Amino acid sequence: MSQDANGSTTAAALASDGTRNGDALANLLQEHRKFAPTPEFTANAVVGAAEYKEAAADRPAFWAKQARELLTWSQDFTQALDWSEPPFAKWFVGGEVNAAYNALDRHVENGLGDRVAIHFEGEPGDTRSYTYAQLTDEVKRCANAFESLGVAKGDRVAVYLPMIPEAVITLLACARIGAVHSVVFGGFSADALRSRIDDAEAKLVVTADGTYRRGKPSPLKAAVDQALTAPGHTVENVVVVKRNGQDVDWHEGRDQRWEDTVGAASGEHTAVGHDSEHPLFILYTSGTTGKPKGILHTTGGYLTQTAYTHKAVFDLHPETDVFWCTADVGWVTGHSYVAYAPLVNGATQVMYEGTPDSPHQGRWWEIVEKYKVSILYTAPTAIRTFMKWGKDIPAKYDLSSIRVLGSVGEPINPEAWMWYREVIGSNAGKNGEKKAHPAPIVDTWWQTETGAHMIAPLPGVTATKPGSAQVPLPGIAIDVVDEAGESVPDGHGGYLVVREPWPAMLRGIWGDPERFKETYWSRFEGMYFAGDGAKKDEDGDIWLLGRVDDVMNISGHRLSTTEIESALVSHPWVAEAAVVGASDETTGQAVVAFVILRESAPSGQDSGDDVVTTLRNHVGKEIGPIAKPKHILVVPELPKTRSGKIMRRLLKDVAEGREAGDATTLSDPTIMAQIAESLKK
Ligand code: 6R9
Repeated sequence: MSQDANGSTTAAALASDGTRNGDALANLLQEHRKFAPTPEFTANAVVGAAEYKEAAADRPAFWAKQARELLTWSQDFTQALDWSEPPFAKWFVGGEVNAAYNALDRHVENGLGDRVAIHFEGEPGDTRSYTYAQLTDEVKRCANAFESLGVAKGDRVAVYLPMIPEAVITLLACARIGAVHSVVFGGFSADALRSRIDDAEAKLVVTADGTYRRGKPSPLKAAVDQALTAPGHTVENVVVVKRNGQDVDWHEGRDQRWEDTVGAASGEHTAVGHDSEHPLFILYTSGTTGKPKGILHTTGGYLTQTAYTHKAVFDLHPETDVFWCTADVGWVTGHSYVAYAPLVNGATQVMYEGTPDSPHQGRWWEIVEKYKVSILYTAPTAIRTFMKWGKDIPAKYDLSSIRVLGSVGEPINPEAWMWYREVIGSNAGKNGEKKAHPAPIVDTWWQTETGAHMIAPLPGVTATKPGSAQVPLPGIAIDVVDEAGESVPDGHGGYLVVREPWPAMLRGIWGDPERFKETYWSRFEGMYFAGDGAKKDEDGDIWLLGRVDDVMNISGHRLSTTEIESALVSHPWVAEAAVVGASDETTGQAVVAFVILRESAPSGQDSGDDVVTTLRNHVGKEIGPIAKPKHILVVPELPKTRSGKIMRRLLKDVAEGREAGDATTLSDPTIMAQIAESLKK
């Protein structure tokens, strides 16, 4: 097997990446449990087995049918797919569609105005519910307000908001007028926000005074002010939602209160159709280099696939279900399965602002009980945290309303999967009753780039296996290939690829078409390379094995090793840095940094803790608190190949407490011993 740029072999990457190290992989392959759907579930399921056949017969025709069934087009399309200039796809060519009209107005026109669209639960316990009629009214006002601030079709709007209804309102208002939103997660720093504002040349920023984190105020507007301190930016206005009431600096002329602008705007606004390929949003995600990529999504295909998968994978019955996706709107999951699909499908959903342990560790289960959540969609890292807190906590609540459970963001280990099933999916009331038939679990594999689910069981069709996302969805062509791009036989591992274009696929990287081709389409001829390792089991089911590149997955959030290394070396004390993602019981992976200090760094007996704290905070400032390394190890040297590439594989061994592997290709083979020695001190 060939060596990649970082000196690790594919085999090593597949076996040692993330939670799926050698032992875990061996365990996985001994995982033979299967849970078939009950006949009742299958009989009532919205999507049946026939869908796979139908989709395989004519993929574009299948998606065209979904597009027409799930969306209301103001102008019908003339061609399902134009793939004449790969890898640049056009879906539903000639069609015109308005995302906000599809998420809102049409439901009101269809007599569903009184159905609750969003039950909002604030961290301090304040609540608000919006019916479809009320949400439509708010979005129309917001659209008028943005237009009055000079935001026009095609302009970019940066969004830096907590999980409050105004986030969804802002996104839909942008979509309504054809402005392109770019959400920056509230946990990113002022510097990260500024670089994203600059890259997208945003005209407007929407933020809040602050939010709450574990009962304490947590500022947001201050970071926007800081981001805009240096001149040379494109921002004309900042709209500020009042959320936690904390004091904020005010820039007259630039800053606008949400209550004044949106509150005072007219509630009359007509949605016009936008071209199916009109840009809907940009969302920045970490790649293998230091510079985050602005992933571009467009309208018709994105809406079609998010709506279809939301319906099919969660078996959505919008009249009766209550859906809760716990993802923040700062990530793609919060775009596709909070802001868009649930509303396009006319569902009722729950939105929660805070952390799972505020004010107590039963908060989520209290919310499930209160709103009778029937479909819960969350991440393995949360499930593992709840496992740590113990099953007695969820047992205190009535979770009998739950009928489908979803997982996303990283591979889910079979233990967490079984706990999810037995403790959450089997709960039939707070007196310890158990359901005869636990809720099915759907493990959904997808990416910011894919826009919507790609691999997942269908709960009424698939016999599920703990730890596997299993089957490509109808209309999606997934494969696992070897180094040469040949499909591997069942029972073998390799690289995950997508063989055919799909409706919600990214349309490019903002401002960088070359990087788009290079990153995703150059590794294997004519195929999309996802960056994940995968294995087909004896049944042909797919098991995801984690990233094969330098992207880490911390609590389901993507961070690049290079990005954090750049942040570290930007500090005057640091000469060199290497970052690895080491397996972590709770967060899947944790950031571990190895640094070589400069002479100028404080030295001496007691300086170690100060250096580490200073550098952790520096990373927090440069990128955001989520990127702060869990451990920073000061070392005399880094292991490098003769061509100067850092061998992260060896550092990962150290970080995970293993004997370091084969170091014979190092320029100086004694370095690993030196590192081991320095860490003993
Ligand atoms: C939706 C989202 C994408 C990366 C992806 C993969 C990992 C996501 C997964 C999964 C195994 C799953 N990933 N879902 N791995 N099983 N069900 O998370 O998007 O933030 O772009 O991350 O996350 O490694 O390549 P994004």
